[in-house]
Amino acid sequence: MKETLQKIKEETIKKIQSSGDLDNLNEVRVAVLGKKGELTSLLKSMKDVAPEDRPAFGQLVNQARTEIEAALENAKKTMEEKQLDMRLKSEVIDVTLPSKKLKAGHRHPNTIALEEVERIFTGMGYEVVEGPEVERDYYNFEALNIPANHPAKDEQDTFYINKDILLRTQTSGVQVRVMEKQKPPIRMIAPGRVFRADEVDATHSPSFHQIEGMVIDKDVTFADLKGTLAEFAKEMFGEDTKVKFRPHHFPFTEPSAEMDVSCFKCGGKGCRFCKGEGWIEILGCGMVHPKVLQGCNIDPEEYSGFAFGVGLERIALLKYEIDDMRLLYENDERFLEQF
Ligand code: 2NM
Repeated sequence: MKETLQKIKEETIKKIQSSGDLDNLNEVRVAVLGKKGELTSLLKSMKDVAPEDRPAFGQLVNQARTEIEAALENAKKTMEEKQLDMRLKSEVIDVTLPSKKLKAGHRHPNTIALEEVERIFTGMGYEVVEGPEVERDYYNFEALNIPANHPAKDEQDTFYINKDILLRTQTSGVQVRVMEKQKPPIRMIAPGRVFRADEVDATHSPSFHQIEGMVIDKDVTFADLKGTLAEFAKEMFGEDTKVKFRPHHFPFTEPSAEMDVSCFKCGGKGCRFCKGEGWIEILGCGMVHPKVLQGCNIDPEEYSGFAFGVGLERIALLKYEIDDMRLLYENDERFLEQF
């Protein structure tokens, strides 16, 4: 028995020393001191020892147990220290390394131009209203007096989801929704993304942005339209900006016009920027067609209104003298940072 005890002790100490990690160490502990461990079994066989030898043998087993426990504790401590040491070494932070630069980003030229337009019109008492980009044919075309055979409705120009649903080609649907719900007076702008089936080039993109504006009230005339848009042009392009209206046609306004602003580079004398014209085309506008008002249950005998539509990218390109629209969509920081 004594020899067995000695052997268990020596072998256990050896196993502890070669265990290598905490998991193996625990296995050694269980194999010796656990419920079915070698030392525990040895204690259980006490009955085979002569009664007079039992106290001495018991003492020996306990002593062995104490020694083994001490060796286990020792080994555990060493391993834990080694582990901590390794972690500290691997997680070391070099405080002398240069820091990562956090870039705050930059507002997009479109956003800057939009915020400028919104500032000007909200300053004149207009509300900013948004609406769905996926729109019913009714709101995009029919309610705006655009007949079924109009070229704008062709699949060459418009992205259709199905016969009745499409990607809006203008934000006018938003104005129609407001007219249906709200009694005049109405003063609003409707900015947002619109879609047309165009090929990408320096001045076209299948997805771009528009800002449409509309005023409906009693006694609104073309003079109100001219005064409002002349003021907008001054605030947007400078105090000396002049405006010029040329007759045009839109199905949803009558009369309709296009507005030019005097070139803010040369003041109207003619330069490379305005291609020698002295004028730059900026927006479409007109008096809201009586049929459009009627369709929204607004009596054209009682109320009248004007409306206009301007391309956001066009404004941004002009204002920042960018000559290719594609630059606005490439998200090259070196480009965007300049505005
Ligand atoms: C334009 C040009 C002229 C316009 C008309 C309306 C509405 F809903 F009142 F009929 N909204 N926007 C309009 C008028 C848009 O874009 C070049």
